[in-house]
Order: sequence, then C-alpha cells, then structure tokens
Amino acid sequence: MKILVINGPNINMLGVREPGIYGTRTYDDLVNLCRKHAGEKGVEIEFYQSNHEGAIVDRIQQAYYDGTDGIIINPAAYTHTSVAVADALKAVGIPSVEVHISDPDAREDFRKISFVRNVVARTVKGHGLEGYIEALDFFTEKEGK
Ligand code: CA2
Repeated sequence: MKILVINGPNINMLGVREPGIYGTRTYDDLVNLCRKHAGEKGVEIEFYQSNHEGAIVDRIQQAYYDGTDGIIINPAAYTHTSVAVADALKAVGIPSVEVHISDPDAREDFRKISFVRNVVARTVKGHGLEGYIEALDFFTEKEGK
C-alpha cells in the first residue's frame, strides 16, 4: 500500500514557533515518526509539503497517476479557504484522511469551516502529530478488513 502525506502552508515551521499550539517537534520529527510507523506496518509512504495552493492541487492530481492508495492531508490554512484543494481530492477519488495537529473547531471562528471535510473519509483533529499515525492506521486497518 502506498500512502502520500501532504502538508500545507507553514507546516514546515513546526517546532520553530507557536509551541503552545503545535508543540515543539519539527517537520522532520513528523516525517520520521510517520516513516517509523509506516515501516512497522509495511506501508510505503511519501511526503509532500508546499506553501502554494496550486502546487498542492498538482501533487494531488499526480497521485492519481502514480498509484497512490491513500492520501493523508493537512491542508493547514487552505482547509478553511480552498475549494481547489477540495475539488482536487474529489476529482482523484483516492481515499483521504484530513489531519489537524490542533483542534480548529476549538479556535477562532474562521477555522471552523473545512472545505475538505465533506470529501474525506475521516477527520482527525487535536491529537498532535499522533493524529497522522491515527490516519495511517485508518488505512492499514481498512486494508485488513
Ligand atoms: O492544526 C492544524 O494542523 C492546522 O491545520 C494548522 C494550520 C492552521 O491554519 C489550521 O487552522 C489548523 C496552520 C499551520 C501553521 O503551522 C505553524 C507551525 C509552527 C509555527 C507557526 C505555524
């Protein structure tokens, strides 16, 4: 099984600022955490991070052609603004899980809208970096059934 993990704008700044909201671990820590878990589960995993909406749309479309079985996506700020990212996920039809490190529903009102929520199989929020592991388990457990 091949899983693609997509992270949106500023997630590359993890651990650098706002530790009270996003913790002290870095983007590299996130990648290593997921790689370790994926290795234990025998899953092939790839990572993509971009600060650009169109680049994220391009990567989602590419997943349609490169044999990706599942997408884990934290669209970050684009969660609350991007019809394009939601449309791309819908267009490729690859089972997807939305992950948020914090719980956007418990923060400012403008974070309560998610354009991707209706096109993903599951949303994991407020569980820190471990939310990505939960998302991975969603795919591996689904496979076993
Ligand atoms: O909780 C999440 O994972 C978010 O998707 C993170 C986004 C935010 O816009 C969403 O509402 C919720 C922001 C990511 C910014 O990441 C930073 C990391 C370190 C320092 C500053 C920002």
